[in-house]
Amino acid sequence: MKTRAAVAVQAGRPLEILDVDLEGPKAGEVMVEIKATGICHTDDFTLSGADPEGLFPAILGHEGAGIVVEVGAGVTSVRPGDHVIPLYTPECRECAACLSRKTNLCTAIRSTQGQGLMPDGTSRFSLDGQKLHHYMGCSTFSNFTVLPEIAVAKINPDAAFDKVCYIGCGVTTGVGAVINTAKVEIGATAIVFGLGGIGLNVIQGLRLAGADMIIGVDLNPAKQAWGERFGMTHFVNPSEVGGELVPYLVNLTKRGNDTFGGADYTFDCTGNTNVMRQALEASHRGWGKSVVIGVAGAGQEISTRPFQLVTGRTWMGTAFGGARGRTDVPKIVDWYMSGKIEIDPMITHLLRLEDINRGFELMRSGESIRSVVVY
Ligand code: NAD
Ligand code: 022
Ligand code: ZN
Repeated sequence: MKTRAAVAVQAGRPLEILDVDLEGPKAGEVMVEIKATGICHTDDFTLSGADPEGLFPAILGHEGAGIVVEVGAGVTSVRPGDHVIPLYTPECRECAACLSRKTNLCTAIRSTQGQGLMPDGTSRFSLDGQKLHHYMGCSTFSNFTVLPEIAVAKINPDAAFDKVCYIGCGVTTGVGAVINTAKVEIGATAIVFGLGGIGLNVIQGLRLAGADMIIGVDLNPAKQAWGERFGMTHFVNPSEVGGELVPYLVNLTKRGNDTFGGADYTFDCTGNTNVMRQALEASHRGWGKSVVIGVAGAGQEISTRPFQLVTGRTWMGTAFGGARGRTDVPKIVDWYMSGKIEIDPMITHLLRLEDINRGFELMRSGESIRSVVVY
């Protein structure tokens, strides 16, 4: 069949809206009509050519929501008509990683997904007979896409596609980093570095977890109002701190008779390796946990003095907020539907597929929190 898609023809070039060919789902696969998709930084990282693992031509996009229209042989967990969110971190429930209960990084289809292919090693997308690569196992910048059954989460059919698509990446990453990875407890102190589409979701995750002090750090003064909107209690602009940022934050988090200070939990939501170091060093001696969420550029390294770790800080990282997609994503949709978490105000721009390149511009300029394309 034919489907309309935004095609990444070549690195560094705008996406092209084209009618492409899509084959039906094979065994263990499902075809989904994508109704809405968010635009996220990693799509731009790949499109720019900076991602050494980026493949072209490809159909990007990994933050979608839609309806199952057809299932391949042997598919039992979803059927046509089901509303689903595609998962760039699948959940097979059979691999050693899934069975370990210690990680969400399912390995069932990892190598083919990284090669832009379906698990059988082929692509369902083509254009004039030329293969188009899948992207992060999702390719949501296409009106119709084909996914492995283990890479779709069945969700509440009453949820609005143009809101819950954000749960396909940003919301789950931010909220999940707090709940699943850091396991923040009631009364904790926390610092969030970078108040973009991820950091604001960390903030609302912290509010949900019952944190007492939620400090937001951003160079952009416009982010103060955004942070406060979702539960931030204090804002720090590093360019307005007269002196070193880390000692300032450590002092700000000093409570009671504590002689040291530092936050119980810190989160990097910038992808900047210097900020990752600041986040670790602003966490509390003896028990502080610092979570790396931001994805740094290829080849970047982080550093700190080993003393920072020897004195009891833990440096950790998270992919997709530690969420097991098929199990946790439907729950997060329900949290949204019952008002436990907010999404609507973070969707700052709605676009047609024809205007998707404008969504990339809005993201690069920092003007948007999230742009969503509706089909
Ligand atoms: P964003 O651009 O919307 O937000 C980043 C924010 O950081 C901006 O507000 C910016 O002003 C601020 N900032 C930049 N430099 C700073 C500094 N030195 N100090 C303080 N603030 C600074 O980006 P986003 O959509 O929120 O994504 C953040 C990061 O999270 C990206 O690297 C993205 O790739 C990553 N991410 C990771 C996962 C995962 O699973 N680990 C998932 C999604 C996104
Ligand atoms: C999503 N991300 C950034 C912005 N939006 C993002 C990027 C990469 C990862 C997670 C989120 C990530 C962390 C660890 C891995 N990835 C490796 C997982 C593994 O090896 O099992 C990652 C993922 C998918 C892909 C590449 C890297 C891919 O499909 N190409 C989850
Ligand atoms: Zn993303």
